[in-house]
Amino acid sequence: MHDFLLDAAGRRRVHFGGNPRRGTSALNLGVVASLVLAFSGGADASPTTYTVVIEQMRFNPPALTVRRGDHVTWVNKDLFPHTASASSKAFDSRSIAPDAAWTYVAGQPGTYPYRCDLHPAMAGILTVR
Ligand SMILES: [Cu+2]
Repeated sequence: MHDFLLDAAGRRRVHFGGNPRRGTSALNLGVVASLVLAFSGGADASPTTYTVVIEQMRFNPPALTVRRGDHVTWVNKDLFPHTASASSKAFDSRSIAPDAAWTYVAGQPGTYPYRCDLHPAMAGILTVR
């Protein structure tokens, strides 16, 4: 009984002595494969850049739907500054000077009404899917 247990333990020790290296290598290969898959998947779903033109006191388009990770660029074509400021504070361009632009990378999915802090009548909606 005692000898049997020692033998069993000895065999297990041999197995554990030999396998960890193989196990580690296999794990590393798996991680590398996962990273490669993640990168190729990321290439397929590469971010899209959308432009919202601010002109004549309006956001155009006033409503825009994007995917998480997409870029939204507000371009100010007016002769005075504007902002794109989410009511929820999820994003806030601060002052965008004439002919300047500001880009937001869409984050948490949701519906984000926004306004120009300087001209509260100017309103838009960004939806992130
Ligand atoms: Cu404004």
